[in-house]
Amino acid sequence: MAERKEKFYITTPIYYTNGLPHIGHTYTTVVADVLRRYKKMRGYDVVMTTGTDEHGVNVERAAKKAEIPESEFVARMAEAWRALWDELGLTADEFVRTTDLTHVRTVQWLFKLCKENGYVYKGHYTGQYCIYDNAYVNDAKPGDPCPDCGRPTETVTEENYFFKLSAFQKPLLDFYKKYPEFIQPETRKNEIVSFVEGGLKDLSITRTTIRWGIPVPGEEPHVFYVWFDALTAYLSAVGGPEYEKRGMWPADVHLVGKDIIRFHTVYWPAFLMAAMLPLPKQVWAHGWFLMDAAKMSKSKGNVVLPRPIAHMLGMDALRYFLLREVVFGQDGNFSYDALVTRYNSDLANGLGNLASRTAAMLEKNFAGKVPKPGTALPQDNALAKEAQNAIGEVLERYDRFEFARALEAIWGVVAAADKYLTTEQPWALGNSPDEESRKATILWTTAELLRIVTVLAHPVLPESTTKVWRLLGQSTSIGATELDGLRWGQLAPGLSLGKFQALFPRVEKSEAIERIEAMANEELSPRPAAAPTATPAASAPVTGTGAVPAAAPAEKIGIEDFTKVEMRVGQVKTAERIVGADKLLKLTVDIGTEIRQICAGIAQYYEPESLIGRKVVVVVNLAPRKLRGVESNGMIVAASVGPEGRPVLAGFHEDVEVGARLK
Ligand code: ME8
Repeated sequence: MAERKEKFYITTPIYYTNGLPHIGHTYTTVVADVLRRYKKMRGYDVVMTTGTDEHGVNVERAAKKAEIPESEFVARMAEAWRALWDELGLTADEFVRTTDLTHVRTVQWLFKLCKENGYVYKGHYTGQYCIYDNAYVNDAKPGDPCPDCGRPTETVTEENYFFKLSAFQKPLLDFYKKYPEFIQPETRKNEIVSFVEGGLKDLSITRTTIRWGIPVPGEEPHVFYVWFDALTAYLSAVGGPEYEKRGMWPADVHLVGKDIIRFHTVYWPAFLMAAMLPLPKQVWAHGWFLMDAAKMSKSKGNVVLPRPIAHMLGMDALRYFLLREVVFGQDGNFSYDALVTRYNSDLANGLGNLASRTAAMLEKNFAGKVPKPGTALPQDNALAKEAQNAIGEVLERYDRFEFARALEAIWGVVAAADKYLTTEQPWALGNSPDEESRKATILWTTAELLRIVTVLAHPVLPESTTKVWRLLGQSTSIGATELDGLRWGQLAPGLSLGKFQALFPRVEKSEAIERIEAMANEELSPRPAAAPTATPAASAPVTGTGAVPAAAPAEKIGIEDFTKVEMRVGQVKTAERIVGADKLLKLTVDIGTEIRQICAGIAQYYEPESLIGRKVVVVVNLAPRKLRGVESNGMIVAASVGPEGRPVLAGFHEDVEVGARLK
């Protein structure tokens, strides 16, 4: 009987359904996907899970606002998350929803085990409660207002089940000591150890004031409260109470952001200890991607969406950037400028250029076949050695989750190949047998190096490396290549090259950024859908607004929808170009009650000076947004004329008062 492969179980957090994925969620999910591919190539039987966290007051409220039942709200949101991950090629083996029946059963079972073992008791929870929003306000003191509605909170006491977290201080500290790799990176471990050393309070794990949650069996109206429910999803995803059958639990690594490390390294192991279940092997907490030095959030309007980037540059480019730009574990700033710069330098000019040069030279000199190398010279051997050494180094870096350094090592080899070609100049060699043989050696060496680089980069760049793999005439699946068997010298002469497919076409930076931003703006504030046909929830547009995806877009809007858009007459006070943004003008516009700064995409059609004093139509109640880093607070209305969509500003033939509302 074949020996069972060693298993490896990776999880991402299960994400809240009150919004849709931005670049932060994408980051964790990309890392999980990279690890999944990498571990498979190391011969593991891998399972990766992601999913959605669907209970709680926020969902209750959002569903009420959308005037649909909670179950329908979360079903649509979960489908939208799943569809977006699929579109981005981030397909997990299991997608767990906290409303799944297996999950419900698992949470109830875990609770029963904890209770039977004496770690659960009934007590009273007292907190500040907003009776208008039906929710506790965490950390509020008596007299504090509700942060959502501003009305005073009331002190409320309710009966809850408590988990005896205090009993786990010593067991947790012993556990961290015994398994020093459990919390990663090291800095986070120190934080957690001192937190636990400071003492642990028992934890309220049920609520009677929330309706939308998993019921505590026989104890209605008690429902489980956030973390007891959410964390258990990791176990539900691989079999729940029957986890032994699937053989995947315990998780080998929980990937999380640093915001939720405490729940994963204190609560979760304590729940599992109480239930006497196996503990996860590692929790890896990465840093945050920041935008303008702040954590992204929808309310701040600084979220970066993955889809426009994937559309413009390809998903591989986004994956590469996320892993190469920031040391895994630390915070990093996201900027479109840095993204496009890396795309052009490392991908278009680096790997893409090496592949296209190699293909062109093999086509021209060897009729598109891998040549048989002649005698290797010292410089060929030196390059071979560099590539061979890189294999070991890159695997070690991946194993330690040092993704940026793994990529750096791979790109070091790409640079060495560029230098080698520049020095060896195969294109300058003639047709004598010696020169032909030398050419064959140089080009075989380059192609072999490209093969090694391609395999090593595959976990991060799955799409483009698959293209290079085919180009190199390989008939196997690159994802099934065993990294442990990868050696210099395995490229067989005589193989016919596949068709060359462009990998990373160079882009013009400002144009690429403008296009990404335009797509992102469209996604954040989608225009009303014109299509009258009913759209199933699965293919409903995914918006970044957190709005529930529509089940069937309405054909016509009512007057109340129209009146939501506030348009006023404005007068342009100043107008200037924006450096690095060819299409945008920065305007200041008097709208009667105030002067607003507004960016308009009209720079190619209007001279800034010609606009001063002109009366325009302004949408004044749009949420502010940033265009090329410049805040835009409103929108100037223009007709879009002709096939290229030339903007023509809306205006008036009669004199109109600044600030007048359009109805
Ligand atoms: O916390 N940079 O869900 P969530 C990097 N449902 N990563 C980021 C990020 C950013 N700016 N923003 C979000 C929850 N993330 C719970 C989890 S698990 C049992 C329950 C990533 O939708 C990061 O992984 O708020 C972070 O931990 C997670 O998204 C939070 O997702």
